[in-house]
Amino acid sequence: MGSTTQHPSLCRLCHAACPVVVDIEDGVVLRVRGNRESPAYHGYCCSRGQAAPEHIRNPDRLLHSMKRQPDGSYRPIAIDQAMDEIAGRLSAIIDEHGANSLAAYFGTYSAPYPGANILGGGWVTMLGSQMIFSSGTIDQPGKDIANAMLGRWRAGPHAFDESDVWMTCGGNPIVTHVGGIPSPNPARRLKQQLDAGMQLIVIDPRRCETAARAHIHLQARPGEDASLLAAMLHVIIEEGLYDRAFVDEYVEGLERLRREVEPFTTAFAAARADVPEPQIAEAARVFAAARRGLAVGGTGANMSGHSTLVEYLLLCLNTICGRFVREGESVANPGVLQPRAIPRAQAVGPRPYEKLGVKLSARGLEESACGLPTAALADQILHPGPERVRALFSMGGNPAAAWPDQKRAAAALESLELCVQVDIKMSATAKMADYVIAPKVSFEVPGFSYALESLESFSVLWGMAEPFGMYAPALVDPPAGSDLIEEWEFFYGLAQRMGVPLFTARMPSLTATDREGAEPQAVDMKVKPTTEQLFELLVHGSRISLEEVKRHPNGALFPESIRALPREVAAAERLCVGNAAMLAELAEVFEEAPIALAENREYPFQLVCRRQQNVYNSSLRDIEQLARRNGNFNPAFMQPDDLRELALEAGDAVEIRSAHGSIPAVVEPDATLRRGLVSMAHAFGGAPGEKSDFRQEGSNTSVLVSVEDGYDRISGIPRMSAIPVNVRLLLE
Ligand SMILES: Nc1nc2c(c(=O)[nH]1)N[C@H]1C(S)=C(S)[C@@H](COP(=O)(O)OP(=O)(O)OC[C@H]3O[C@@H](n4cnc5c(=O)[nH]c(N)nc54)[C@H](O)[C@@H]3O)O[C@H]1N2
Ligand SMILES: Nc1nc2c(c(=O)[nH]1)N[C@H]1C(S)=C(S)[C@@H](COP(=O)(O)OP(=O)(O)OC[C@H]3O[C@@H](n4cnc5c(=O)[nH]c(N)nc54)[C@H](O)[C@@H]3O)O[C@H]1N2
Ligand code: SF4
Ligand SMILES: [Mo]
Repeated sequence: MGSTTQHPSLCRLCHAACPVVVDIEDGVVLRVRGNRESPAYHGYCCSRGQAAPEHIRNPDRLLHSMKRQPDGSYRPIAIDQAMDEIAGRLSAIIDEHGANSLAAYFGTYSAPYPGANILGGGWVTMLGSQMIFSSGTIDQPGKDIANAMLGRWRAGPHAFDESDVWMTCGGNPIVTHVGGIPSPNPARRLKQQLDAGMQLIVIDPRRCETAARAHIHLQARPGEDASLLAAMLHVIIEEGLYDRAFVDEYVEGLERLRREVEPFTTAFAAARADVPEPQIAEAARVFAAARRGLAVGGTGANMSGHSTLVEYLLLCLNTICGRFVREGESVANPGVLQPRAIPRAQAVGPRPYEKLGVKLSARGLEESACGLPTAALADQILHPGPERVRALFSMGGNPAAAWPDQKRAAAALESLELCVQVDIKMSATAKMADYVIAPKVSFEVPGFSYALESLESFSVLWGMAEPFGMYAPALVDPPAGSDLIEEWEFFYGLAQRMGVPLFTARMPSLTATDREGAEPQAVDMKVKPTTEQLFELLVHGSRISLEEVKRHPNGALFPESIRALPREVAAAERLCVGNAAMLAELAEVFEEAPIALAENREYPFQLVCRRQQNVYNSSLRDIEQLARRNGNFNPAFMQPDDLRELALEAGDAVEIRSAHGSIPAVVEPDATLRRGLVSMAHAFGGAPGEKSDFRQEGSNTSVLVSVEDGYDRISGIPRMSAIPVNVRLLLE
């Protein structure tokens, strides 16, 4: 027996990238815990991070890539052989059908391994295909589009740690680590701010962990956020509570906004959302009276219909209240492995947000400011025309479990000529793929904090609050006898075989602070770089060099006071709160029937989304240490009075049916819910068509989702929360 050694590293189990200490003995990871020596995170490490040893040593982990055999079984294939075959098959498809017959989909686990999506996306582009999709467009796609419609403040919005009010609409950041409260140790940060006097407002049909700490919790009917936010805007404008000086100088469209929110009285919104009328006015006044702070949407706000509109109204609230860094104020995070911020107290006006590229075959959907609509990718694969997608590369995502309308997703995956899934296990999608590429994970590869920092370009609010930077070398070898590859090496290998060069290009920041530019860097296609060398290319132009960051094994803060510059003399662009398409949609909201009508007897309940602490979408269910704590399936949580009325008891099996499909589930009481709801996490259950025990593996809520129901006209995200359903006892 060797002795145990301790090593600082970074957790790779979610985008929060918590600094951890890893105990290693004889090359085996024994224990993972938070690193108290690291600033910013204060020793935080969640239950999932602590289970990382089991994740790495999971008996179901793939140690070799797999190839489907003609009889449907899978056999290991050497990675070089797999790359040769895949490059050959893909070249033939592209030669015959054109480059857009190849699509790539980047899911959740492309984020912790930063080379993956940059080289993967670059490889697809260099082959001439425009078909790049991500899980972002079935998550919170309204953000990027609304930002493009409104415009951008070049010094960025207020930071959480400096705010005296915060509003969360349809998110639970202290459990999910996204949605405004900075990802490092969000519960502690929230407590700190609340202790300092910050007011918290939460809109959520469930008294979720974040709502439980709120001063004002609007426990609204799901799907009514647009009405509620419009009523708040109405109060703020009517009572003159907005920042007049800011609006006069930097904002246009207030009069149009005022006119359209006028019918949304607090009485109207109270009836629609079923919350006490005075609470709406109070929320509006508390939000507007504060000096600093933002309103932020989560998945609940983006999945219940009107995703772009809801995000736009949230931005309108922030904008008319002037919640931006002003001249002379310093930005919270000047960037570490990002280029240096060059904030300027100045608006950039709206930019084009729709019809930006490829047209897809379904529902008139096209590329927009949020990218290509993933909700329409299955249709594009099933499409009979020449623009059909025939080859799909899915990286760190699980289309068969997570795409809306599981049946359609499965039919699409089945009809592909080539399906390549990069995955650590035989996931639902892997079981439908021609090749499953097995990657190295976690402490087997170097990591750095760039991944979290770069999420700023998806939404500033997911980013780091402080200038924290850290690099961690690989600590252990992959298991003996394995044949594994890093994700970026896979795309590099294919690019080499197909004769295309690769570059590392930084995503331009569309929603946050301006930064210094950085030229795309060419990757050496003759001599393969090491991962460290690739990291160097990725962070080219960073404010702090990677070399400097490496000098601090526990990570460090790299502060620099950077103050917002005055606006340029001739600058006249304004933020737009009067977007015509959005205000027209708002008028439709006023007219439309509420999604939850008491007289809706066929589907009297609404299914709402939620996330469970010990899993990550479809991942980590097979980690015993986590399953022991709160099970490994997804209960159908319901309000105890609803259960009583239906004569159901905890543990009863039920059938949940929407107009689109039905699933079995196990009910569990949850007193934090408002009545009339079924609250369930997504991406559970077995592979499509596979017999699985829902009491063990849970059920897949995407079966209940129709891609045609209540979809957003621009992003294509369908109704994935607030879905009308009924619940009946299942006779097993
Ligand atoms: N532990 C854990 N953390 C995760 C994940 C996980 O699976 N587990 N997944 C990660 C991913 S991919 C993402 S995108 C983020 C998501 O992060 P969040 O957006 O914070 O996700 P949820 O916890 O599902 O919070 C959504 C909330 O919206 C509420 N809601 C549902 N419908 C409506 C509605 O119509 N209106 C309003 N106002 N609220 C509504 C739900 O009750 C729920 O509390 O979490 C990430 N973090
Ligand atoms: N009905 C419904 N549908 C939803 C949602 C909802 O709330 N309701 N939420 C939506 C949201 S917010 C999102 S983000 C999407 C998620 O969509 P996806 O990202 O497509 O789904 P995940 O389940 O997160 O898939 C992660 C995959 O990565 C694999 N994996 C795990 N670790 C690694 C690793 O280290 N490397 C690699 N290469 N792979 C790894 C896992 O085995 C799994 O197959 O689902 C969306 N779909
Ligand atoms: S929050 Fe995410 S990064 Fe941090 S320990 Fe948990 S799983 Fe790991
Ligand atoms: Mo997500």
